[in-house]
Amino acid sequence: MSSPTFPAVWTERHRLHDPGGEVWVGVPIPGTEVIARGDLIRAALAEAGFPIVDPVVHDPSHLHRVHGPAMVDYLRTAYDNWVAAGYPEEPGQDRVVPYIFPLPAAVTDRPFRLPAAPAARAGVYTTDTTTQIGPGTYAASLSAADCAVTAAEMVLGGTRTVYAACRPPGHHAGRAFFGGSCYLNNAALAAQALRDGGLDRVAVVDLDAHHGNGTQDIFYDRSDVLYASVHVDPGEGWFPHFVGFADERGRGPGEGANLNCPVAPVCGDGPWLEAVEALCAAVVAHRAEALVVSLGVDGAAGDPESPLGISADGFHRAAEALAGLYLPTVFVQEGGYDLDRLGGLVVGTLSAFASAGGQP
Ligand code: SP5
Ligand code: ZN
Repeated sequence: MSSPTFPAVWTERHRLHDPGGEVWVGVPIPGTEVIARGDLIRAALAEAGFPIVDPVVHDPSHLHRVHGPAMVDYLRTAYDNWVAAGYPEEPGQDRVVPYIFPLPAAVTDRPFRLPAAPAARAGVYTTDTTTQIGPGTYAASLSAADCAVTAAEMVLGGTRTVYAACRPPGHHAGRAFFGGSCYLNNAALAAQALRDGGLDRVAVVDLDAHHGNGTQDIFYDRSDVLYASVHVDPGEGWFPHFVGFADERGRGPGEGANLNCPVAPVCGDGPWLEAVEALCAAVVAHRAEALVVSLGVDGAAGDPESPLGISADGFHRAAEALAGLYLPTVFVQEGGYDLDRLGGLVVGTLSAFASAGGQP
């Protein structure tokens, strides 16, 4: 007797994206968002018997539902322009990485002019130096977005739960910015696809260790999509540093449709699961008709990118709490960087959700 499963959308095209490490505090380091992540997740899914399907290829114009066209066009062309400008030979940098940023204090109230130099243009759309662009970054990002939107369309078609094995991740990509190893916001695209498919009220619950500043940005002014997140307190020195505080509650019509539950760095299961319960209560109060879960497992004990120390059992209990919402659900992969445990954490969490039912 095999355990309950549901379909997983995955594509080998994630391998086109090799970030080539990252520049962190000025130092080139190997980075943790590596190609092996996507393959380890697939192996664990297959091992547990999850049916694995290819994404449907969508026209890239769907990206404009959540992203500004200028940023999308930048991502599409940045690498080729970088190579054409000769940076790989001189100074010897084969990835697109910025060196200067148009801080609001330095440029507001002046007419904005897109800088001519590719190394300066790189600072217009990215928040940080860790999110490098290589030859296949845009193609892989498009395919990750296809995975998320395909999963949403399957749920609209009546499949109760679908997992999108997105790589690169997406929740740090906003309307007109990208960063934190993210380029296009897969979860936001899934939520938007559910809205466009006829559902009036959707909720995004974000379990990644970091605040999803991109998803918050995309839905901040909107009342139709709730964004609710538990994450390591940015006020304690953690990425994304500037955003993700509890007093960010949405704006205008979106007031009250944004919930941030920052938790202390060394948190453990107890306070984290209490926050997950608060997110679930917000989903109920929002009267959501469908759920998108930004499933990062970088909160797990031992992960190199967060101090939260959540156990595997903690993730399983979070999955059971989400299953108790009894909503059609799209899981979207975000972070998770402990390569020895990544596959088991992801598939264990999905399996816990499947076993808990997810339907009345
Ligand atoms: C999707 C996601 O989980 N993105 C998180 C990116 C967080 N990056 C923060 C800066 C990287 C610093 N990494 C250096 C680790 C040294 N121990
Ligand atoms: Zn993360």
